[in-house]
Amino acid sequence: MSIPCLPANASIEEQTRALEQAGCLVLTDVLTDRRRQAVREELSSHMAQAHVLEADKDDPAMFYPGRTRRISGLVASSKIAGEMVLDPHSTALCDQFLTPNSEFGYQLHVTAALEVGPGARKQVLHREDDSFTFFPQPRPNLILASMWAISDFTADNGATLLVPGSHLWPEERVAQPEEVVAAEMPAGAVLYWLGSTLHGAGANVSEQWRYGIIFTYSLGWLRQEENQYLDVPPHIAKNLSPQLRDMIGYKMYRALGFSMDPILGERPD
Ligand SMILES: O=C(O)CCC(=O)C(=O)O
Repeated sequence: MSIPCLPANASIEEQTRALEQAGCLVLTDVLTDRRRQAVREELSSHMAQAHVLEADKDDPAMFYPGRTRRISGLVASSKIAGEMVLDPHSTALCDQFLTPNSEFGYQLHVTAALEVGPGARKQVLHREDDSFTFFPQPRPNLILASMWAISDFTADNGATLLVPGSHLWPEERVAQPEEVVAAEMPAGAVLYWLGSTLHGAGANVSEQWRYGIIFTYSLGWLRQEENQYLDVPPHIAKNLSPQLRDMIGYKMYRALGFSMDPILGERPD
């Protein structure tokens, strides 16, 4: 099975069908070159401080391969990243896949900028919803993930590897090499995948660094993978738009998440 690829203006019905069937989908031409450069610039000083483990210190048992650079907390570091979180292509797909399981809305789950450098090995295949073992695989839709191509993604430079169709597999089924597909896409495209789809960063056998930005979204009643309240503390959150503040979790889900802090909105029921 291949990874479906559609233009950004494809109908939401077509996008939904493709993502339902394959568990993954590439949308092209979502981010303009100008905004792509701008977000890269906004994150550059943070990225420059990220530790890169040299290949000879890499341990294949580690989840994050050596020769990669990774930062989180993007909403606190970049205005454009915050705008990308609320991109209508992503929220339309969240409405399709998450809202049915989360009547008071979904939330931002993880933000990360990820560079895969020359010599990086491939990452172990995993599922975004692996923390939620309470639900047996195949799990209901708990998470929608997106990877924004800031550079081109190629099979050689470490494009994300996906196993199309694996969102419907039982836990014990192991992906065979011929079932693993590199999500090759031009800069400005976005790869979406469901929480139960097997994936991982590819190996980089090229001379260039591969640069992607991940935003994942989860049902509003789940614990977020990235602690947004530490990564985007109240003194920063209070200056964000109400939509973005709500999305990172500064809002209640029924009785969940109350606080005496006035930054929190009204409870929804
Ligand atoms: O960098 C990638 O292509 C995927 C990264 C990923 O899945 C992760 O770090 O959990």
